[in-house]
Amino acid sequence: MLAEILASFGRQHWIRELPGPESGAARARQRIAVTRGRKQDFCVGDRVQIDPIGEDQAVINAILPRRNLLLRSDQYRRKQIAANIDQIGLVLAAEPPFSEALAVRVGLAAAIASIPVTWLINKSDRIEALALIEPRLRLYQSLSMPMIRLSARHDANEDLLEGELAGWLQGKTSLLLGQSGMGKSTLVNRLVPDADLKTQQWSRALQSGKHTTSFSKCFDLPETRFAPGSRIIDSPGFQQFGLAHCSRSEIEHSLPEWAERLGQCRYNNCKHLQEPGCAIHAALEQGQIDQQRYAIWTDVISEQDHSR
Ligand SMILES: Nc1nc2c(ncn2[C@@H]2O[C@H](COP(=O)(O)OP(=O)(O)OP(=O)(O)O)[C@@H](O)[C@H]2O)c(=O)[nH]1
Ligand SMILES: [Mg+2]
Ligand SMILES: [Zn+2]
Repeated sequence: MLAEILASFGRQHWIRELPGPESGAARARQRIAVTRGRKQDFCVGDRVQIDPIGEDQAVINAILPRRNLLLRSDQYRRKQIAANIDQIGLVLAAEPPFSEALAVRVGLAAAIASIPVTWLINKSDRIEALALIEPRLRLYQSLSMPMIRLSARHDANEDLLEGELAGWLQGKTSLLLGQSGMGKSTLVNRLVPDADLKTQQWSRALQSGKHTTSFSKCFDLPETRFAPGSRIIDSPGFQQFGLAHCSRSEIEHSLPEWAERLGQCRYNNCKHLQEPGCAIHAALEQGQIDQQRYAIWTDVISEQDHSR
C-alpha cells in the first residue's frame, strides 16, 4: 500500500494512505508509521510503501523516487526539509527583522533543487517597520523575486481566501519556510480552520508542547475554497541555513545577476575574490551587483571551503 508522509518526528511518521484503485470514495486513512530496521531519513512529502498494522499503525518498507528534495546542511549534517513540493513561500516580516542572508540562502537551496520561491511579506499591518525594509524588497523585486504582501493576523477572510495568496496556493503543495516569529503558523491557522486543533493534539501526543512549531506538517487546504490537492506545509523556524551540499558553481549560477556575467572574467578559474579582470568585481564597482548580496555570497563560499 502507498502512503504520503504528513509529518515526521524522529523515527515516527504521521502518514496518510494514498488512494488506490480499490479505495473508492472512502476517506484516506491516517496512521502512525515506523521504519523497519536501520533508521532511514524520511521527511514530509515523501511517498512510501507501507504494511498496515491494525487500524492506525504501519511499518514503512520503502521510499518512492522523489520529484525534488529541499535540504539544508553544514559540514557535519544534512537536514531534509521537505520532498515532492511545488513551491516555497518564504515568510518574511519587518518585525522581528528578517535576515536577508537567510532569505538568500533559502533562495539558493531552492533554485538548486529546482523549486520556485515566492516571498510572502507578512505583517503588512506594521507599516512603519515595513517602510524600513522597502529598499531591500525593491532590490529583490528588481531581481525578479515574486512577492505577495499580506497580514496573516489582520487581513479579512475574503482577502486571504480569495486574493493573490489564494491564487498562488491553488492546486499546489506549498512549503512555508522562514525564521521563527515571521508568522508561518498564524497563516496556516487562518487558511486551515482546524489546523490549530491538530497542532495542539499532535504536539501533546508526540512532542513536548512547545509554543512554536517544532516539526513540519502538511495540511489540506479546505475544499470549499481550494481545488483538491491544494496543500500547505508549516515548518519550524530556523536560525541557520547551510549550503554545504551545493557546489560553488551551482551557487554562482543561481544568483540571477551573476549568471549573465559568469564566463566574462579574464581567467577561466576566477574565484571572483581579488582577481584582476573579474567581471563580478567590475559589476560590483559599478553598482550593478549589490554589495550586501556579494557579502552574503562570500560568507556562503567560505563555509563551503571549510566543508570540503
Ligand atoms: N502584527 C502582526 N503580527 C503577526 C502577523 N502574523 C503573525 N503575527 C504574530 O507573530 C508572532 C509569531 O507568529 P507565528 O505564527 O508563531 O510564527 P512562526 O513563523 O510560525 O514561528 P515558528 O513556529 O517559531 O517558526 C505571533 O505573535 C503572531 O501573532 C501579522 O500579520 N501581523
Ligand atoms: Mg510556527
Ligand atoms: Zn571573476
